[in-house]
Amino acid sequence: LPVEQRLAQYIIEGTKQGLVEDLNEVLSRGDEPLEIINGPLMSGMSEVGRLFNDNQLIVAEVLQSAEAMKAAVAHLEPLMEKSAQKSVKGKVLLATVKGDVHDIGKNLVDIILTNNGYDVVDLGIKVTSQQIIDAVRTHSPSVIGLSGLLVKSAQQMVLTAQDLKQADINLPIMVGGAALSRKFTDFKIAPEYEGTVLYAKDAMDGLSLANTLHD
Ligand code: B1M
Repeated sequence: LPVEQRLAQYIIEGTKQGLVEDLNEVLSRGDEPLEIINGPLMSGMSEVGRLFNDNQLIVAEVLQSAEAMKAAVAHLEPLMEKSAQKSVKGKVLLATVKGDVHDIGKNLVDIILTNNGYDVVDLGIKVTSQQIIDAVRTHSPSVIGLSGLLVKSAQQMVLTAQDLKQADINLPIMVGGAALSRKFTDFKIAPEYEGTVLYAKDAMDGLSLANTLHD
């Protein structure tokens, strides 16, 4: 198999044997870490999603795929471009919402923002509104970033926005994750909140949006 297909295959099969060697092969020919993630690794993960949806994979197998993806990202992360700028552009509070354990996308957002001048406070997974409210008080972020992949997480974001509003918080919120869309953000989350609500389709889009907020 060509190396791109082998890379996707590690994710699909949830195996790490040979992964680092193949990552080094594409790196040595000049591929950028983020290209590798967004290309072959993400295409492997999409296939995992498809197979899982078709009941051809079980949760335990998908977990192995997630482990392989995390190992690949961990190998690439130190090689990613980092902005040289010393001053911090802003502070982002990041969380996967209550009820949701998916964190690969959130962690990518963390890496991209951190590498590009943001101070990121990662609250982890299954984060309740109250935890976010407490963290806003403790850390005084300039943006709140919410990630969620389940359909019910989209609904959870609406509730989170309501809870934040109740707590008199109106910082910009940035949301992302597979079950969301700009439409959902505009029509379901934004009306429940005083502050700006932005939808990011991927981690780089998240960085651009954060930059527009901190200009
Ligand atoms: Co789950 N899972 N999963 N899963 N899983 C999905 C999401 C699903 C679509 C698969 C499917 O059926 N086709 C489906 C959801 C269906 C739905 O809600 N309609 C699903 C399901 C059903 C479940 C369980 C319920 C399964 C079960 O137990 N029966 C369960 C839920 C557990 C829970 O959360 N309570 C579950 C569990 C798991 C694992 C634990 C096994 C594992 C997660 C491991 C982990 O994250 N540590 C897992 C995985 C890996 C997936 C799929 C296959 C891949 C997700 C992923 O990591 N993608 C996923 C299928 C899919 O998404 N197509 C699926 C790669 C990642 C980089 O992409 O997170 O989308 P993503 O992030 C992107 C953008 O969305 C964006 O940037 C990233 C790229 O640059 N982004 C942001 C994300 N957050 C952002 C925040 C931002 C900005 C951008 O700003 C704040």
